[in-house]
Amino acid sequence: MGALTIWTLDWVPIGPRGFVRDLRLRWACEEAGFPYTLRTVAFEGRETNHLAQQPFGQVPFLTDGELQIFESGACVLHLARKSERLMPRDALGEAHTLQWAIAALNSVEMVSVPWWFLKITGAEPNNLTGWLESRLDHMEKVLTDREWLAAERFTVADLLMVDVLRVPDVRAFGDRPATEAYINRATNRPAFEKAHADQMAHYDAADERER
Ligand SMILES: N[C@@H](CCC(=O)N[C@@H](CS)C(=O)NCC(=O)O)C(=O)O
Repeated sequence: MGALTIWTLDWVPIGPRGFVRDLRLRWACEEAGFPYTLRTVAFEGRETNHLAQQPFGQVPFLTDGELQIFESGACVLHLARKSERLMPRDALGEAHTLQWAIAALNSVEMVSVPWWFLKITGAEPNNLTGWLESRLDHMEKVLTDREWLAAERFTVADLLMVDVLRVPDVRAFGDRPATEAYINRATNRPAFEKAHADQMAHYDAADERER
C-alpha cells in the first residue's frame, strides 16, 4: 500500500464541523488501522481551486501512493479492498456490504441531503418529507432485527449508512428507536470517536491560525 493522504478543506464554518465527509475516510482508516496524512485545499476559491483532484470542487479526495480518487463512497470502498475489517472477504459478505454501501448513498443520502437542503432554506412545504420518511421507516424495520447491515458485523456499509443517518436534522426527524440505537452503537466505536475528535481539532487549529 502507498502512503495514504486524506484531503479536506483548510477551514469550514462551525456548522458543518464534525460532518465534513473527510470523516468517512478518517473513520475507515481508524477502523482498519491505516496511518494517514491530512492535507488541505483552500475553502476560499474551493469551487475552482482543486478541480483536477475533485471535479465538483468538493472534498474529500484521497491519494494512495500514485493513485488519486474522489467521492467519499469510492474512497472508503477503496480502503475496504485493503482491509477485511471494513469488508468481509467471502463473496456473500462482500456483496451484501457493497449492496448496503450503495443503498446508504443512493437510496438514503440521495433523499436526505436534498430534504435537508430544502429544510434549511425554509421551503414550505418540504415536498421531500414523505419520501425521506418512507426511506427512514424502512431502515427502522431493517434495523429492528439486526445489529449491523451486512455479514453480522460492522462493515464499511455501516460506516456510510451511519454517517448519512447521524446528520442532526435527519436524526431528529421522527422517533425511530432501532435507528437511534444503531447510530449510537456505531458512533461509540473508538475509531469513530478518534476520527471525529481529529476533525474537530483540525478546524480548531485552523481558527487558531486565523487569530
Ligand atoms: N458526493 C460527494 C459529496 C462531497 C461533499 O458534499 N463535500 C462537501 C463537504 S462534506 C463540500 O466539499 N462542500 C463544499 C462545497 O460543495 O462547496 C462525496 O461524498 O464525496
